[in-house]
Amino acid sequence: MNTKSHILVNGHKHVVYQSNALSQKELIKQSAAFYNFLNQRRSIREYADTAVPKKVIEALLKTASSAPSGAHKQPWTFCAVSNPALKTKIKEAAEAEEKESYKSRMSDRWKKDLEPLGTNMHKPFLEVAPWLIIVFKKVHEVGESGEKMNNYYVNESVGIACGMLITAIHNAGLVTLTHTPSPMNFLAKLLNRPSNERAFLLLPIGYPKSPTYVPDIERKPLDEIAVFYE
Ligand code: IYR
Repeated sequence: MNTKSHILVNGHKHVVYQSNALSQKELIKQSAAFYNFLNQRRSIREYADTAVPKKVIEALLKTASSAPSGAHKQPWTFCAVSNPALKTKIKEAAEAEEKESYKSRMSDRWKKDLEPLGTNMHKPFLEVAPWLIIVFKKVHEVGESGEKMNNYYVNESVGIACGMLITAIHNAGLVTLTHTPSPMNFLAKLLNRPSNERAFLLLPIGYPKSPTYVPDIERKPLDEIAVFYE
């Protein structure tokens, strides 16, 4: 039996929002604690080959798909790859593109900017991490008889979903990296995606190799990233 009470607004069913409101004291404590927790997140390039249960990946992807999206179209597909042969194919194709990028497609300035991060054309994490999530954006939907149906604010929507996925991965005690081999169209081919889907981001998921060292970089202070108008 559905016990949820609802009302009709312009003929459309609405349910009561289950508010999460806290007292001011709790609000200050909780927002600061969450900042401290999320500020520990780092992009990780070295992974342990330790397995991560599929159930965990399913929960992470459901979290990502709870993101807001233009007209609630949820214009995304998350491809979760643990198949070793497919991971190897993705690694080989990504490294082939990266080789070209580092050799001739990226400017000297760009490579100089990346130097402190220690990136290069080799992407062993694409085989070592137990899961690769390849996020596709749906530039439009396809109707029952093959007709195109609009999606809205696709890049914004998929970007927000990816941010929530990264947050959920950190919350699970796992690590990831926003990897964007460029160009990324080999991913649609390897994963047999339909023509309305474009690769958006690749996220390896797993445990970090132990120990893992990350660049000693600082985040901008609040007064450089925010302006208050009170
Ligand atoms: N896609 C390349 C290069 C790269 C570009 C940026 I901007 C980064 O922040 C990191 C890497 C690579 O993955 O190595």
